[in-house]
Amino acid sequence: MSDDFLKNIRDARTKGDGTGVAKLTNEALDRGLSVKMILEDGLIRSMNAIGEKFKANEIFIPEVLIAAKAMHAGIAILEPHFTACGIKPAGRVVIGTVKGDLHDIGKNIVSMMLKGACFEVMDLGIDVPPGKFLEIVQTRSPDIIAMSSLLTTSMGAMKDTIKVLKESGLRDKVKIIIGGAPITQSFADSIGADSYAKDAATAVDKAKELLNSRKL
Ligand code: B1M
Repeated sequence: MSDDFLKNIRDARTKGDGTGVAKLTNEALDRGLSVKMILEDGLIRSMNAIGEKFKANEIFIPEVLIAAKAMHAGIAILEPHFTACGIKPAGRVVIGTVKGDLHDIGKNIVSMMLKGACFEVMDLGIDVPPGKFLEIVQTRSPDIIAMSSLLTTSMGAMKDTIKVLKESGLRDKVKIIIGGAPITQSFADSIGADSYAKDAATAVDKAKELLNSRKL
């Protein structure tokens, strides 16, 4: 029953019907479906199928963009349901999709879940150059830098960001967590990141672990 309903959300998302996605997401909440279920089985599930069609040239960038926009409409409805925090943040995180990369859906979900876990999150958006991360470390002293990459061609920008932090003597002032579809633990190790997370929920767990390790 709930799966039929969530399929309606997926269908509206695939068609790019943002208004429909928002309406159905609200309706799913009213029906008592969990936020996690709506996010994972309604909005995220079958996004890979869109990727496969895109790869096979069965659909093109405009259709993928429209589906992505519709997905954001659903995420915006869910976001307030993740956040119920007191005054003191769990920690301060600066997040961004790295230079050369415009994908932001996964990054936005990670950001939303971190906020839900009471982190203060500063979102630098997409296509963030290493120098911008450096500037924020210099001016805002975050506890954690969180970098997202969806393209094999943008993974190198994560390495470049860590390099500029090292060169400016600030690498040890901040913890670094990375993620995104092409990222692996061995890649994270190879570039000297502190942590890797395969999905948004794991990113929250890893961020908490990193903060605890700082307090030791
Ligand atoms: Co692009 N794209 N895309 N795309 N796109 C992929 C990534 C691709 C796999 C599609 C394919 O060929 N099958 C492929 C990459 C191949 C590769 O490098 N290995 C690809 C390509 C090639 C491209 C272009 C180069 C296409 C072109 O122009 N010829 C181009 C690049 C533009 C650029 O960035 N410079 C491009 C453009 C686009 C759109 C703009 C049209 C659109 C993005 C819109 C947007 O984001 N606002 C788009 C989309 C939507 C996709 C797919 C279909 C879906 C991505 C997505 O949102 N997934 C994607 C195919 C796919 O993923 N199967 C594809 C849903 C999202 C929830 O998952 O982002 O993986 P994801 O996030 C997860 C985890 O990865 C993790 O948690 C999230 C939630 O659990 N995670 C983190 C993410 N960041 C994290 C950070 C963390 C921890 C966990 O810590 C900090």
